[in-house]
Amino acid sequence: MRKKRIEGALRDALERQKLRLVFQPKFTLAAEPRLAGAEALLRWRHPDLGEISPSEFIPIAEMSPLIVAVDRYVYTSTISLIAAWRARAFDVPTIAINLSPLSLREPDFAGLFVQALDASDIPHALLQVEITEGALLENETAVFDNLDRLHREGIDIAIDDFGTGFSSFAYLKRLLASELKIDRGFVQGLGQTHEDEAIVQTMLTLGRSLDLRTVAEGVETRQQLEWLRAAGCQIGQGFLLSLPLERHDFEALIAKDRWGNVMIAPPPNCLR
Ligand code: G
Ligand code: MN
Repeated sequence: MRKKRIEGALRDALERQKLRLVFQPKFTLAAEPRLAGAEALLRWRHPDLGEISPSEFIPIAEMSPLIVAVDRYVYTSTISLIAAWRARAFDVPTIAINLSPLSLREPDFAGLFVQALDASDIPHALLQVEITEGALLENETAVFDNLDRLHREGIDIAIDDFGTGFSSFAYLKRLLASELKIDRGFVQGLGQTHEDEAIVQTMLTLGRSLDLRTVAEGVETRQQLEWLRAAGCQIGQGFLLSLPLERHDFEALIAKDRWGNVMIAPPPNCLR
């Protein structure tokens, strides 16, 4: 039973802090591209099973309260890294973490999250949470309370994989989000498929009308990039712009030189 084995191994890996984070940058798509933030993504290399994809272990973790421990691991690790980067005077952009809907159902999730940030003296604006539309399906008060609190505390909320869930416009408002991440499934066909183009065009219009930042996920080709630029999408993320970076490589991107100048690596060639 691979599932049972992975569940046990994951519990063990969490306890022994054997999971690592990589960081995938987001870039503005404007004429003068800038680093617009990064998303923390979990990676796990098991000594016997090898690299196990989050698309395999997250759904397993979500079948039990284990996912709450996984989310806590991600935000506490992210917070200690941000604290270390600030101590080294790096130019730290907003870092996004992915939250499972189950964490948002924990009655004091937001309180603990904010406590962890404050204990490390980190400005709330440096953290963003990505949630999927599915987070609201249960319509639980704990979910709304947590989102309200995060929002009031100045923690940015992004809607992840937008367009793949059961979006209703009422939910969109209730999420208190300031960013829409357009699912890569729609980005894939840009410049090729009329349906994808029509859908993304509509999402960009929605984003503009509701004053939400629009981020295209999974930008893999020059053709998709040019289409998004022309359509006025603000931010992009994807293999064309940058793969998820190991911690050391991400640090090189946000480091300053010894005179205090930001060394922000030039944006990828494809952005110029
Ligand atoms: O659901 P979410 O968008 O949080 O998923 C992030 C995952 O998508 C990560 O595991 C990351 O490695 C992967 N990813 C990031 N950029 C791309 C891309 O351009 N193409 C594809 N296929 N996957 C990507
Ligand atoms: Mn995400």
